[in-house]
Amino acid sequence: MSSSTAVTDDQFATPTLDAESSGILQSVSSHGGYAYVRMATLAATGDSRAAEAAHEMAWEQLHSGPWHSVLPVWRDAYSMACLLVARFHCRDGEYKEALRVLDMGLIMGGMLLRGDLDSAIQIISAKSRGGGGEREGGKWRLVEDGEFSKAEVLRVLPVKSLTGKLVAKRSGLSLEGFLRDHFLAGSPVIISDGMAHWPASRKWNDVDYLRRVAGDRTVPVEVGKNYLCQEWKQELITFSQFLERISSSSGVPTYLAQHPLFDQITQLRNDICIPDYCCAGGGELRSLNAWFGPAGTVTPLHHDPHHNILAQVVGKKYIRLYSASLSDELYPHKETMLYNSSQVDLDNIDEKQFPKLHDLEFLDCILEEGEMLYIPPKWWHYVRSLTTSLSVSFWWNNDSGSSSMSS
Ligand SMILES: O=C(O)CCC(=O)C(=O)O
Repeated sequence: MSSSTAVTDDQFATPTLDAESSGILQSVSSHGGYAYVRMATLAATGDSRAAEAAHEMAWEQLHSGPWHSVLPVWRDAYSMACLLVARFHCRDGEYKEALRVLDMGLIMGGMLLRGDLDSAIQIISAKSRGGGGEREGGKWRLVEDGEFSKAEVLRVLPVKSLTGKLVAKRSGLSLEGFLRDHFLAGSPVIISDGMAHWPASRKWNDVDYLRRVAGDRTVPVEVGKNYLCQEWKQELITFSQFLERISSSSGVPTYLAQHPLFDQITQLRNDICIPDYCCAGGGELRSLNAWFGPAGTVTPLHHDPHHNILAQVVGKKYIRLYSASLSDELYPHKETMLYNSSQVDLDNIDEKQFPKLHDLEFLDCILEEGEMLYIPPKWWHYVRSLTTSLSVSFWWNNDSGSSSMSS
């Protein structure tokens, strides 16, 4: 297959695709994907309908069984088809459509063509920008000063909230102090002054800025009370649509939750810094996720295997933590998929069904804008946004690959 690398006014370069396309097609062919190969080859000669057909075929392959059983080559073939389709949209001046399909390539495709997808997005974003404009009446902020009443908040928090032991708060915490008193001791802490230098601390409360850098990008969101409820589902919408949704108070809660947004949107990645604390233990950063939603979004009680720094960039969150040593008393779900989530709904505790919970000790806090919370591996956490809230989580492992050092 020959695909042009020439960059004209309405094109973008795809050097990796150009180098790898015959290898991808051979591999797809060896797994029986002859129709895909035919369509992708036609698409490269200028047939836009063939590009759409190849895109659909690869999409079907991604949905042909459980995600882990999808052959990696089909994920690369999907990215390839996204690039082919985007090229036609771009030629026709349909920049938003081109961005949507390229984002789908980033979200659902393989790693091989990420560089091409990223650079195409950079070029097309620059062309697509300009829409949107400012809202009438001046700056549109995610969270206004004074939007928060503690008395009102106490009424919506789980029983016993903020009446017992609070998470310790430290300022000027050295890496050595963090390692000794928290990382090795398996003890949560709020670091109150670790992120003032992040550009995000100045920029992300400004909705016009967010729309400018990310408005046309497609992101996955969770819709419904939380992931344990039956009516819960996931949707793909543009960042602008998401911002509109969370600014209108009506409707079902929409949460951009646990999404690697910063692998997808370079400008937002450039606004944050990896905290030095994340190199404690000499391990690797495993993932960097965004958590963005309106007041009232809840992440139910669960635990994760990694060390976690949850950085609160905009707004406030209530967080309750139970020690990893209390796992047996926290009624974990029995199904393998949900083993790390508790059956207890902290917002509506059934004391008859879950009698052990009442007397369990916990730590809690209101995590304020500009603060970072260290959550040791396997510590149970429940999180409720008290205002519109945008946080970033950094998960990392120990040197050994295992994350578990806490009690
Ligand atoms: O902020 C949230 O809603 C949940 C965060 C969380 O569960 C995590 O960082 O592991």
